[in-house]
Amino acid sequence: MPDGTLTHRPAADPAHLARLAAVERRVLWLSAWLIHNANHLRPSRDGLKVGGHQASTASLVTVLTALYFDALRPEDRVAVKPHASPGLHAILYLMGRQSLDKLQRFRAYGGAQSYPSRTKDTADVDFSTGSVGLGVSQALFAALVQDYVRGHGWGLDRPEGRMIALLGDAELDEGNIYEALLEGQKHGLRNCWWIVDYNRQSLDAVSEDGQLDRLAPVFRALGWDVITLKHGALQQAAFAEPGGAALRDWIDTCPNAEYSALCFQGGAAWRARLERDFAGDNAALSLIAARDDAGLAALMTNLGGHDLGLLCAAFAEARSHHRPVVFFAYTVKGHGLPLAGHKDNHAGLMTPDQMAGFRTAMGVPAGEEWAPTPAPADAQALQAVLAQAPFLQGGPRRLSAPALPVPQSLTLPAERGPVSTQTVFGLLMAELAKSDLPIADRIVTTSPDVTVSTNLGGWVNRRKVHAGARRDDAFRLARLPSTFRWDKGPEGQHLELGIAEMNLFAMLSALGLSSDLFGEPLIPVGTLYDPFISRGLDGLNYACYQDARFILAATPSGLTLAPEGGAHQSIATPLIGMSQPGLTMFEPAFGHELAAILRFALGHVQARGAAAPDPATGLTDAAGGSVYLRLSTRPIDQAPARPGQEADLLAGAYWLRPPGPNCDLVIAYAGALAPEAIAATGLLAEARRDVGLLAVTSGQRLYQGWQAAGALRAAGQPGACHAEHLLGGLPRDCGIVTVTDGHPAALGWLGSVAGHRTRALGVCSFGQSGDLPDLYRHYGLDTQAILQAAAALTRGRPVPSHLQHP
Ligand SMILES: Cc1ncc(C[n+]2csc(CCOP(=O)(O)OP(=O)(O)O)c2C)c(N)n1
Ligand SMILES: [Mg+2]
Repeated sequence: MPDGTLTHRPAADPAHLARLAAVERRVLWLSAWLIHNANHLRPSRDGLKVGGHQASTASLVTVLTALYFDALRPEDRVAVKPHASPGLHAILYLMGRQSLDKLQRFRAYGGAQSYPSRTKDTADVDFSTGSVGLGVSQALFAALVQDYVRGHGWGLDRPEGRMIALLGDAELDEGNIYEALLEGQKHGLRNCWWIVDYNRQSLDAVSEDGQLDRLAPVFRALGWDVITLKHGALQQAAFAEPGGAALRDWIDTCPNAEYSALCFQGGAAWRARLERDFAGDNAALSLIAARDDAGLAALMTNLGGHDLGLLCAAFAEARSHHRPVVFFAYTVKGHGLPLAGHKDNHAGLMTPDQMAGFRTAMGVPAGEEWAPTPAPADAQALQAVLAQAPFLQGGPRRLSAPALPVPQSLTLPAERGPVSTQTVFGLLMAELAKSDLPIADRIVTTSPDVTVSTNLGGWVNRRKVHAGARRDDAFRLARLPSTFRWDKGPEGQHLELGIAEMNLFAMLSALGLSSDLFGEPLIPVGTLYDPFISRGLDGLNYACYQDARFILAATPSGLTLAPEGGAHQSIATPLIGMSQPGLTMFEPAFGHELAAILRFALGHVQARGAAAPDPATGLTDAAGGSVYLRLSTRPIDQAPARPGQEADLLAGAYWLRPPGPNCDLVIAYAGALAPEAIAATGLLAEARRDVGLLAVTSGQRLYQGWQAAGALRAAGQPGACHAEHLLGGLPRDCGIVTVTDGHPAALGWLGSVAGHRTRALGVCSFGQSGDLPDLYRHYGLDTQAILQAAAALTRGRPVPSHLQHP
């Protein structure tokens, strides 16, 4: 069945389903209990509500059970709905893959995480989730990456997996989902399942009616099969009884809010309502009358997403092909709990009294709360289910691949005259494209429709655009002149994206998990305009949170987009670079700096060593991470590389002009403002021979090292860092002028390293159109402004009047 409403099908093995049902009950109990324990039993020290989502979890327990104990294969990868994490923890516990201790410390320090975390939970958590919508698109992009890897002939000895997302229906309001859907369609998405927990409740409320009718055509238009799992086996059977058609019609037309309220109220309320609505329809009334209240409630809440047999059959069916499938599994939020269906149940917790009733209903004796199965019969069922579960038949789910060798250095072709870091980036990528280095074959570039304007063209010309099928550039075939060749094929190493920065980050994240997910290393390099980092910021944070590894080249940046105007000039990105965990940021000025930094980045994205800071630098380079390069289109005269400089520039800064013994002023600049800083230093040097000029290549690394070194020393351990090494020897009354094309706070802290007065120059208000001289003057970043700041800092030693601004 390619598409449509799946109706109930008798399971191949009813005994297996009965055993699964016993396991499902235990998953429901344990997931509710571990939340109860965290909120009501574990001592609280701070009076904060701990939380957890009993209703959200219960909504998905049947789906989770069918998936993990029946449908999932070792090669599948899953993003679990954030608020169902207790269900996932309970399942992994039953599988022997999550410890009791961690369950008991759910939401506590070091315990099982509130939302599934691939870095903090067990290795069976394939993707982190939490910020709704992002795990959903992550599964889609992982499917594209799986195809990319296999398209290159790698990993063919492993079976293809399904990349699966379990999502709440309200997650479908997140725009990034539709951006991902569009992109998936363009790339011929395969092997992706989205399973919607269609409980028609969000956090705040019961959802609008008829959402599915509107959403299904969207999915179909974008190439997905839509499978609706609406009615469970009990309902299907009842529909076949006399009066069943009326019942079906009633269920199908009942407004969501009323259905939810009845689910909450239970059997007697169902009876009253249905007797009223079926007045005069004797067949339908008899159908109702044949059931007691409990039986009637069970019938009315027997939706497709709570029917194990239906779910197992649907997943098995979808396994028979590779098309993307969205399952709309109708559910009741809080199914099986006294919270079921209540519109306020999202953050609701069962009271101790309700829990006691629930315990009785579930037949859990005191003292057996944490037991995998309290009853011996259930223990046998669990063992039988575990023995068969395909999920458990493979080796470790978290794969790995050896690091690729990084070249000793990257060659930068000799360029005459001024050049920008963006140009240098393009040249370095083009050199890598020409090389026969093994690492070059594993680089994959991607960009949201700014491949050409971020200078990846040279790389793409040689390494081609990735596509499932070969297609030569029509312009090239027609011999029309063009700088760019966009030949496409499976061997291509560039993934072109539409303009959606969220998709860029989702793609980088999926590419950056390739060795873990598919056992094949990739070095992802993404490009975008620096200001649009903010557009995909949560996606960037998400990628870093799950420790995906990639290089991000953000260009152009800051005021160097001068003629583009205020909407394009980034201000906060240096602070984003500083504050984003998992991301190392550089903002070089000269070509040789970028060559060293890019080479460092190729290693850094692959490093996976100890996370403890190095006592000599405060940096955690052994652990590796992603790298963000803030680049510019401003051509500047090149300063040559000097021997011995590389270690310093990689540590975050080096002296372009070392301070003399009586230095009373240091100018510390970042990136494209090098010419202004150099000019100001030259002028100041006429009067102050000892002035120092510090080239800051990474304020983020200087800051990180400084913070870590201080923390080490505070803990009584040795700790040193590059910033102290650079600034510690300056005379006490020396002043520092920091200069950055971004928010001044990015470098303004440098004065605190060794206690020096500081003036921080930068941009604090929206940009505007202009040329660089106008804008540098307007924002107080030109040579004159640097001189004035210097004068203000070094009272009594004014700047000569001929240098001052009129
Ligand atoms: C980006 C983001 N915004 C807001 C939230 C807060 N939030 C958590 S769950 C949720 C909606 C829950 O509804 P649904 O996705 O349908 O899940 P259910 O609990 O009903 O299964 C919201 C708004 C979040 N986690 N992420
Ligand atoms: Mg919902």
